[in-house]
Amino acid sequence: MSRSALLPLRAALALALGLGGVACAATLRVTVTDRQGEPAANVAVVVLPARPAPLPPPAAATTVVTQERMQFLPMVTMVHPGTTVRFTNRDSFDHHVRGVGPAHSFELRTNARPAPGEPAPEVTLTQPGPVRLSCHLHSTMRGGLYVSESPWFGVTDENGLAVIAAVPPGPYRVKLWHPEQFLDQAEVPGELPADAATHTQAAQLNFAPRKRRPR
Ligand SMILES: [Cu+2]
Repeated sequence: MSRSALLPLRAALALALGLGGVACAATLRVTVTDRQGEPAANVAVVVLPARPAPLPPPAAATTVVTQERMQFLPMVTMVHPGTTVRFTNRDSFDHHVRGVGPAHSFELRTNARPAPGEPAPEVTLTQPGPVRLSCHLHSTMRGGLYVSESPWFGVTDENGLAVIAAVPPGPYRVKLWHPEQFLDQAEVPGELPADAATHTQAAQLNFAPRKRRPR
């Protein structure tokens, strides 16, 4: 191997040794717009690196989806496989939650203002994929759960931004999902430069979600 060919190799080795490999991962900022070009909130964003770095399996966790003022809060919750989702009702009336997805479907009743210590209904999600949430009693209630097939994921905020940390460099695909979509979203290919600390990726939905009532 020539000397010039060795130089980038040495630089990469020094970087990996000196910084313990941390510099080899970067923050990916995914900005999602709807079909009209407006920022799209509550979009599940999954990053699938072509060369995923091995990560320790996440510890079992429980997360809470609240029913409040006839809304699911948060509207979209992303979890690792194996996470338990607890449904807590903060309204003064009952809800009858329905979850529908390719891997998980369930129905559960959440009582109005549960007494202190009264157990809230829970569902453990083991398989990757989306679950649409609705309510039998209130047709306007919509939400979603997304069990991520990748450890790199995030939900977009009001500005359409999802910030995903420690993504390994190289080519990747971004998957999007929104609970109101009728058609799957096209995957967005991108590439994270090896020397980048942050990288921004734009993506667009193939429809415009309804505007949500402010909290
Ligand atoms: Cu309801």
